[in-house]
Amino acid sequence: MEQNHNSNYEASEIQVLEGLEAVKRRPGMYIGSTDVRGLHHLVKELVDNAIDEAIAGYCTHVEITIHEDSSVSVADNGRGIPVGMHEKMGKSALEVALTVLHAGGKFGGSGYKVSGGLHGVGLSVVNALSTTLIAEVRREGIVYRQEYREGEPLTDVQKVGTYDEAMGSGTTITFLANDKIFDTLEYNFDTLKGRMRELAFLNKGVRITVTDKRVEPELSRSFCYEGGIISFVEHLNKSKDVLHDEVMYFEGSRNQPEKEQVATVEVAMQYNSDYNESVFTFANNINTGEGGSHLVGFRSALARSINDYARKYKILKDADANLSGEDVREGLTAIISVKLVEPQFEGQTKTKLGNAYVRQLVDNIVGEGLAYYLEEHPQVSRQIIDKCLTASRAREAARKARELTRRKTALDNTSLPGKLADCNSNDPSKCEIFIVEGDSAGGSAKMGRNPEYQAILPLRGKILNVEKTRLDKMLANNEIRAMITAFGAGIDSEFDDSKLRYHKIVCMTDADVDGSHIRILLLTFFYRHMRPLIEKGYVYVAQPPLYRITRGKNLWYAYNDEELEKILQEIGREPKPLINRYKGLGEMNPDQLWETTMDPDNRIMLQVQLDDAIRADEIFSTLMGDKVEPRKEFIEQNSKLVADLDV
Ligand code: 0RA
Repeated sequence: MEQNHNSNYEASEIQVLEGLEAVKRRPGMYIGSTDVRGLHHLVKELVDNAIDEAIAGYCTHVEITIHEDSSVSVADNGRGIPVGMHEKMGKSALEVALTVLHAGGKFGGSGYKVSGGLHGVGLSVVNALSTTLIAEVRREGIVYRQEYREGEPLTDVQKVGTYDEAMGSGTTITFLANDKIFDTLEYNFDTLKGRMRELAFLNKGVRITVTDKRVEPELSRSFCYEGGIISFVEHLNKSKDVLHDEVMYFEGSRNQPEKEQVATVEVAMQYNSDYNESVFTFANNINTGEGGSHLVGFRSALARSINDYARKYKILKDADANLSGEDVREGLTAIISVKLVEPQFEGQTKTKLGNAYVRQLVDNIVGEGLAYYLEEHPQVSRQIIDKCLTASRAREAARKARELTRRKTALDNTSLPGKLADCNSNDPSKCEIFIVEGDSAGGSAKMGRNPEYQAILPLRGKILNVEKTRLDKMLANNEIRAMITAFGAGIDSEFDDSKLRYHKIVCMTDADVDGSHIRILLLTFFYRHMRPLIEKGYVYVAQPPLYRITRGKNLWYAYNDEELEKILQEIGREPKPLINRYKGLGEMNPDQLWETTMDPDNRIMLQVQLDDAIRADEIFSTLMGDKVEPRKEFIEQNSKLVADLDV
């Protein structure tokens, strides 16, 4: 390998020159997309480098600043990127880091080291996609600087001054993303803030500060958690009733470089009285949403340790079946964070950890740690196992109930819910189902729809808060059952979207407080029990108009107050237009409902997206949980988001 690399040096340099051009030509390959997500990805690349320096033990503070002109600085107090001559390349190491495209980066090959090695992966990608970039390095008492335009250096690295020891060494990269490449340069402070808080949780003791100078007065948030992922679990459980005060914490490592097995493992977990599982996994600070070997190891150790303990102390009798994986995870909040030298990311979205040895490593560390913890805390153990047993009984009851439904389904095909007005088409990709609040709106929708491909399912009154309801009770609820049967794809681990009967599931509720509450309850149910429905983009929210404006024979609809104002300005207020404010969908006649809300040629529908499962978990458990304080606090702090959700 090494030899090959050396002998091909000239060739590889030519590749390199092509490299940055390749990034400009196909940015999506390197940063995913050129929308706002890709824009945020640039910041992430730089912060990851600084965090690497922190993991290596040389950096304690990372500062992200969004400037007024939409440029962004990422500053760290690490050792400073080396500025000395890079022998092979014939230019400074800093310039190499900024202009040499490292093999693939995240969307291609590996190229990610836990610590030590040359970080700076991603620097060149950011440079290639920036109009201007300034690198400033403080090293050995001297301040170095180099400036770039569209990836090309303006000068060599220059000495521009000195700094005193109190200031310390470090690196600051300031870049202005290229607006010819990106759709937008509008960073979202909350998105960055959320990601930085997560990084602070995952890297204990590192202070991460985000400042937004685009607004007056500037916004600034700083995160630093000495507790690391213990604090993360406390944070996730803050609106829940916990079963034990202390978060359990297990850690360990493997160091066998000859087998390429170098990894550290940290696990923090705490049970709460809810019914959902909130287990999140990370590999090298990357959220592994598709799980992988670390999650498999964790689950196996958890089930084994709890069953062993329950048997040893005769809480489970010889005749009893083992508690299932789902039983022992009910109401569990956990963070699993592994850091390893050569992570392999697999799966559809490259967020599944592949390295097989990690499974046994996590299994050992959690198995040993948990067995010890259970022995030391008999009261807590008793409580956890009681909860698991209740979960197990509920699951058994639910299974019987489901089997009954299934048998019915098999015997006759009239088993679709009675209230459902189904569509004629059998092609799921063309079919839509509107979940409508109340019978009167349901009536209008049934008359107004296009029955060829639009189905209507009216729900009566408030639907169940599944956040607070155990599976068996949930399955006894008529509205929930109607949805499960109508959709046809099952729930939970049995959910199978290839059986889904409609590829658009549309929540159509009133534009008032009750309507938005029902919408949140529906989304909570989908999120907790049919998550792929949301992940794969099948769920939509209909947008009925708020106002109807008529003047003579002319007719306008306004979907919010701003639009009303605009229309009134356009048509003038003088001839006195007639303004109706709709109080609910039921007030619309079938034609109006079709025209404004259901007709694919005219309607506005919002697709429900799930970018951040952790954030979604937080939102659902805060809004639907039973603690009032966190909910109040959340609504105060997120008034804009809540306005969007219309709660
Ligand atoms: C390689 C070697 C050394 C520092 C770094 C990389 C480094 C990279 C980045 C990227 C952002 N911030 C950074 N800070 C440090 C140091 C080698 C030495 O001093 O001996």
